[in-house]
Amino acid sequence: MIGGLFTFCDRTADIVRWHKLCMDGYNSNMFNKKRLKSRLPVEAIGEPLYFYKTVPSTNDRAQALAQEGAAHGTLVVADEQTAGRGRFQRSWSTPPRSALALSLILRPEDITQVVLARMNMLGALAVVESLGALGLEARIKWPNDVIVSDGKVAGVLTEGSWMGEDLEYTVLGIGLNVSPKSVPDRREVDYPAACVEGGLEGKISRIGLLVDIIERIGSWLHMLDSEQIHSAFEGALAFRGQPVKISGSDMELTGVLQGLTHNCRLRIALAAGEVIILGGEDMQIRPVDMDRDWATLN
Ligand code: BT5
Repeated sequence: MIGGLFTFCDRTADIVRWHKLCMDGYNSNMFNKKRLKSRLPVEAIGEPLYFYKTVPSTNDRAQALAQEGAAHGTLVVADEQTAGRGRFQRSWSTPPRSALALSLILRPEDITQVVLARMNMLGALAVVESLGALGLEARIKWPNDVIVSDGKVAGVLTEGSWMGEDLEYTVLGIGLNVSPKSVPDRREVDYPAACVEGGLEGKISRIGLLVDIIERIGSWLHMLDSEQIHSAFEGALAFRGQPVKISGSDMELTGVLQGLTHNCRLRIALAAGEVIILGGEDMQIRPVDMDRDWATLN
């Protein structure tokens, strides 16, 4: 009887230990307001925090909050978006328990045209740096995508509201595919899509990644008009030095991507040697040889 009791106790201890291990693994990926709030604010961003299980679009929610006067640094996060938006009203998918969808309300002082033009790339740069810190090489596909060797992992959507000549606020929205479940079907996207975990081993903590991205945005934010951030943008630019095809609503041309101007337009060298500046409208950029250049990113 006593022997039986010991065996029972040993098994119970094993079960408790196993249960704890499972819960630790589960918790490390648990994505909820309490856990996120305990890690914020960073660099004066993330307070107040609005956390939703499901929301149509974090950018729409952030815009509504900004119009009600929400402060600089307000952060809106959702586990799932049902009407996520890309640029020019394209859609952005964010299925539950698999991705990051966040929008920041920013009210920077001394906003200039250069600072505003760089805001969008700031989001992409922060994601590139965070993925790099995890050991995943990523690049900015101009003007607002983040790509890894398998395809697009993130998109950035920056929106602003003007009061006459003055910028009232900007909303910087980022969507990032984390687990394979977040990757849309190839038929649903105009560019191959990928996710962070696809390029790494093991599970990635969405909260850890989100906090790291915000921290990087916060630390670059004060340097938006610096030469340093311009170099960082160019250093992270995909297809730099490569032949690319650029298409817009009424144009298509091929040239070598040289880099960026100070307000984040493209410098393209044409075959005749002339360098032109492009940007400011809905344009797509592709490596000329998608198969050959894809794996190297640069
Ligand atoms: C973007 O637009 O890439 C910007 C996406 C910004 C999304 C964030 S999520 C948080 C915040 N709240 C929002 O409502 N939006 C922001 P664009 O460059 O226009 O690319 C849109 C295109 O990307 C679509 O037409 C699809 O082809 C493709 N796409 C949609 N969902 C995708 C996903 N999860 N992964 C990769 N590609 C996707």
